[in-house]
Amino acid sequence: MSKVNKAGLAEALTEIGTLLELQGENPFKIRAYQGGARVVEALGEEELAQRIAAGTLDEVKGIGGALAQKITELHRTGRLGFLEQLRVAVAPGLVEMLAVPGLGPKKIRALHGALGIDSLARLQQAAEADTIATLAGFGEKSQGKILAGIRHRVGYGRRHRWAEAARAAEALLAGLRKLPQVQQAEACGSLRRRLETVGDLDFLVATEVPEPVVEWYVSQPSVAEITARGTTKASVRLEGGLQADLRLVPPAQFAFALHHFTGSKDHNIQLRQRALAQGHSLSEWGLFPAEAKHGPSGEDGPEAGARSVPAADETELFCHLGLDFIPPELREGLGEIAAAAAAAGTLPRLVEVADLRGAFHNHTTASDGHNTLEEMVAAAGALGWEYVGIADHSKSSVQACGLDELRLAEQVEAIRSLNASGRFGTHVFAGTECDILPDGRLDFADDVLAALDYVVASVHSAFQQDRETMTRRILRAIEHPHVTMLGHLTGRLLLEREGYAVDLERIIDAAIARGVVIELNANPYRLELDWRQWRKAAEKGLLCSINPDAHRTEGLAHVGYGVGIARKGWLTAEQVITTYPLARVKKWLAAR
Ligand code: DGT
Ligand code: CA
Ligand code: CA
Ligand code: ZN
Repeated sequence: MSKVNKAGLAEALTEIGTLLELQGENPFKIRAYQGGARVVEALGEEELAQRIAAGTLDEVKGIGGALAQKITELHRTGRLGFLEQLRVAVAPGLVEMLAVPGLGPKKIRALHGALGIDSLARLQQAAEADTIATLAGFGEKSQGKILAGIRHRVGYGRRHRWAEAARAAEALLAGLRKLPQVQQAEACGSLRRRLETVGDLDFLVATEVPEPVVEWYVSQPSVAEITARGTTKASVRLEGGLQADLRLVPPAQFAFALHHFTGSKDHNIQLRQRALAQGHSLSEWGLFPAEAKHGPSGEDGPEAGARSVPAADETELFCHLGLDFIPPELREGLGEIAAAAAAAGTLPRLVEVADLRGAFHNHTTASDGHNTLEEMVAAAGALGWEYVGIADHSKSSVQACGLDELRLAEQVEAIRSLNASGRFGTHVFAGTECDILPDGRLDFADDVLAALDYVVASVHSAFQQDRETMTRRILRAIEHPHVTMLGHLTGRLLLEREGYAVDLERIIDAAIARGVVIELNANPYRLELDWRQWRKAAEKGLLCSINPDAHRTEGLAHVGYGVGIARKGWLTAEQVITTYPLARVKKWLAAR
């Protein structure tokens, strides 16, 4: 028995050719290995083994003595010393770069030789700094391709922020719904559950004629690669690396499949247990009497003759199991089924975007925003908001062009006269996003803060403080009489930066005790406090402010992302102060 088969031998020869090319070896030698790989592939598996055994491999055209000897060594021992040495000799970063579409060994050598690029990270830096475009044989266009290629590569195999996944899903979903064969279409999975990051997209379509729908799906311009294709399902890789599954079911099955592919897995398992306890078997195919046999694990579906209880939609499905409709955001297996049992009736009426009447954490051109005060207020009015809070950075946030006392006073003045002018129907609250300094003091003196309507207190420096120091720092800010709310509490950036270490429970308890609000920062990179914290915290009495942290007018609409997270955190409108009408907010601020 050989240790390495024909395909493995050819692959090894190709790899040798590539590594030699990365090393800048003599082209004849490189071609000998590349050609040898093709010759080996063309040989019969049996002939190859016989010739190796008989020592006549070097008689084959295109395989010289050196190649024959290496093939024999690898075939007999499963190892090849020459290849192992080569792998060590060539920088791993150069090999990694081969995965970037459009980059072959020749171009990688050129980049290495001219610019010293020896890793993906340096390649990206150089492309972003525009230095590759100037290199002979590259140009603007290939630089752009390299950059896109790196981003795709990085996108593969990782999760994606909800907002980006939603954007990718939106166009495909709209297209699916327009097809004449499609009766219903939905994006399920973590996207529908509003998880802050999404692994892949899961589209579900109700149709009697799946083939043309599959055909349409795999031929969309945003599809970079078709990874699987059948008659009732397909999987593709979109530009940017996001994987997107499509499943097609007959209309009668849609509600069950929708529920199943929305998940979560934990929720599904718990609901299936409840169905079983009631003498039913629940699956993506339907709800059957428990004794009816049907495929338990996937492919075959229900046994012919087994008939599901009908359900026109998920509400009916839940109703069959004695449950109120459970919003997708709550389906994480964290007690939602018990709460939906009709007798309990304890599912909350979750907050909705339509409940929002304003927001407090927004920036203008006075600090690092891109729109003026007037533009931000007009945009808030266009969203139908009764009020908008302006909270530009404070003086210590130099990089964000933070306001000093004088500029803050001017801004407050401008806000007061804007309100007095009656130009906008939206009331403007004058605030600040005040730095919490490393020792827990605030960036402005008490008399400066007292002149404002409210204060958002945030950490923007010394992130590396240890947990106890950071906790005390924030606790000190909570104790400050002028602090209204805490901004982006842990400073996390989803998929980029972990939040700093901090004792959340102590901070939440202190905030509740002092009547300090904690922001739900709706910026799609932040989305914190995390939804896993909100339910318990709000039950204990913590109030939430859904804030977009907008740096431009379009950013105000980010509150929608925040609402998704608030719903995952079981929050009702009453627990979110930005749903309160203007008069109530004014009264609440005045009472503080
Ligand atoms: P993701 O894509 O990692 O962000 O998370 P999901 O929740 O979208 O997971 P995905 O795409 O693997 O599967 C979609 C849904 O299909 C999942 O939420 C529940 C259902 N599902 C998948 N695998 C299983 C399973 O093994 N058991 C059960 N009960 N449900 C499953
Ligand atoms: Ca998914
Ligand atoms: Ca999936
Ligand atoms: Zn901030």
